[in-house]
Amino acid sequence: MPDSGWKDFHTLESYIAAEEKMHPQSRGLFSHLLRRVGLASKVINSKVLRAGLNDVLGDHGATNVQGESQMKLDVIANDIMKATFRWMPIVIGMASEEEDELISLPRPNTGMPAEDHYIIMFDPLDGSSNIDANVSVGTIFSIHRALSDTEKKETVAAGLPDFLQPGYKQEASGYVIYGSSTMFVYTTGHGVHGFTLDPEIGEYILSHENIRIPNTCKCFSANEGNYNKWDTATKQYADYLRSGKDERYKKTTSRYIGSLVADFHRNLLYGGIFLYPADAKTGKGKLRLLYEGAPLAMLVEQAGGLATTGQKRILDVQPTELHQRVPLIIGNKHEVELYEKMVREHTAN
Ligand code: AHM
Ligand code: MG
Repeated sequence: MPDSGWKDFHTLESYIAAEEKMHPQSRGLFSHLLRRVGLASKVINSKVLRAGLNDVLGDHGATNVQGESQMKLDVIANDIMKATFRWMPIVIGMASEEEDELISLPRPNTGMPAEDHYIIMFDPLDGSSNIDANVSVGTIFSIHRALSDTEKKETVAAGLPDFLQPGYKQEASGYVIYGSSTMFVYTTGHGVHGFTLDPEIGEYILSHENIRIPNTCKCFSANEGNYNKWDTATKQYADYLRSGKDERYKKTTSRYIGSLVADFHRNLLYGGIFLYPADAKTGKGKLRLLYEGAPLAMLVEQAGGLATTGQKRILDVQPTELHQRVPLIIGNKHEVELYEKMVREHTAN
């Protein structure tokens, strides 16, 4: 037989199913949820691809009754995410960077154990302020098992404690990057796997199995326009990397897109450090713990890296509010540990 050139390949669906087989106790509920994230991202992708055309043509050539073509894409992406999970019986709550309040989804109590219910949190379109300039944007998601006690209640619904769980308890996290190609990258705690969307067949195909962050600091990513607002330890850290004193940073290059998923994705593949530290005056970071920090921290740790606030591992931070902001220093283990060391030394002096 002549060789057609086709090799074995995995789609996102088949890979999730194969991962699930390794856990015989699994009943497939969680895998279904993960596949739905893939579905939502394809719908968002179709909107992102038309981003520049909506103003010219309207949505599908005309403005629809909801006036959707005038809507900002992050609002549309948020609606797509909500519509995707709203009717899944196992999802009892959602929280979004775009929504002030959590969304509780009461379900009849079918006697399913509490751990068969999930909550999902997401940043539907991170970096959306860049979209008019055709810069890559992304969707970030985080999935937790629900805590709610279902005993003797007629309905099951998520409450605030279900959402305020530390990141180390995440069941899964991931992101989708809408870039020169669209990629879905996720972890369930068994490595980080990346899938590239084949636009011709509309399927995510496994392209990056078991991603490990290279142990070289190729990229330094921070908004250096904020330098004067950084605390002394962060300034010293940035100065040290640039100083030429350390052989490890001789080839380090400054790269900052200003779109977290894109900066994170590049650093994950090439090695590097991303910093969005606290503003020295307010003491607060910009990025959100639950929709950005914790999910990316789970991914980076699964890829061999680390994420910190400077004082604490991001995955150990106990959230106290839904939209909590954190300083985020994330990337190679070596660089994150060096940052923490400099913060410690500075605090001791
Ligand atoms: P957003 O969630 O409102 O899109 O803001 C988050 C974005 C990140 O994608 C990015 O890392 C950061 O804001 C960039 O901020 P700055 O413009 O201050 O450098
Ligand atoms: Mg965001």
